[in-house]
Amino acid sequence: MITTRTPTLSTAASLLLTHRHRILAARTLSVSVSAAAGSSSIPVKMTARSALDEVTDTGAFDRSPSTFRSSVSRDGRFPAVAGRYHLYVSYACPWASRCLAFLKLKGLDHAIGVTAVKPIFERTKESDEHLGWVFPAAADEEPGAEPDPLNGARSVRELYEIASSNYAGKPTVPVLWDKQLKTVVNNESSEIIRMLNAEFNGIARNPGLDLYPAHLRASIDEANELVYDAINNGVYKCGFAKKQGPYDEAVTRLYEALDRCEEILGKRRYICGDQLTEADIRLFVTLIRFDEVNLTTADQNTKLCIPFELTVCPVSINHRSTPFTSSATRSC
Ligand SMILES: N[C@@H](CCC(=O)N[C@@H](CS)C(=O)NCC(=O)O)C(=O)O
Repeated sequence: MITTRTPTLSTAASLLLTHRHRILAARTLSVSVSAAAGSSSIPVKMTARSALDEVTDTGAFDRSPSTFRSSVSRDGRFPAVAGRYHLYVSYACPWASRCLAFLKLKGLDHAIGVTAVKPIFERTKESDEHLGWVFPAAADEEPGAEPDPLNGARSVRELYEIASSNYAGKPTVPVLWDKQLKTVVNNESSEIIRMLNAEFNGIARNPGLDLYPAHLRASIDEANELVYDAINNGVYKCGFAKKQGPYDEAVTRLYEALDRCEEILGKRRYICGDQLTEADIRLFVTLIRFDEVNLTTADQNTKLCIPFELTVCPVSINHRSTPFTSSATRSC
């Protein structure tokens, strides 16, 4: 079994990297990137097979867009019916955890199944070196993770290959899977949460809960823009930066945005006013991981999230009881 102890950087953990660690990480990334590029004269950014490939020649992390963008709706090709869809997640992944939070809050867990992968990347196939999310072979192999109950896939990569035989992009989680058509409906969390919020109300236990209400949309969109770029994706920009400049820039923007959130939440309970919205959940799932790392290595960091208003979201996503791997071995 091969794990990714050396080559992968955690997201929040990367904020804690010492200079020595950063040089080591930069070397590791440059090996994987230049090996994939074949030559240093070829632009580094190419079709990414993993987040480790998503680094430009300036050394900055540059996320590729998600590829499966269909929608579940109350009618249409993917109707919102109970039992048809399945969510594949990693508990280590904040994007997947947004979807889990929506699933629970909307009361849809009876209608949409969930399977979690193992929390650390492994080789996805014997025939090549690709590292990614894999399922355990047995239910007792890894707490919280389960074998794929629908397709018997060994990896998330295999799911994407079932959906599209020539898929050459990143096999990411979350995946909203259609059991009937055996395909990925959507692999973009910002869109999956909107579907869970609005499209399944006919079968949701909490149909009245609207986390993207019309009267707050402008404010939610504005908050999302700040939080996505500087915090949600910002921790990845820190974690996967290959050069000191982009890393420093990302860290500065991250802490400025955290300060801004603290300022807002110092005055009111929720990011967009007096009610819980999508914006709170999108922030929360990143912050909760941030502290998991910072608290254990507090001596390396000047600021913790603890003073931030972490009670914004009453949902219990249960991350702390799931296997959360140490900073050195985190994947994604
Ligand atoms: N834009 C996507 C991003 C999902 C994403 O990047 N997921 C990471 C886990 S945190 C992943 O699966 N990475 C696989 C890889 O890098 O190979 C979303 O929001 O759903």
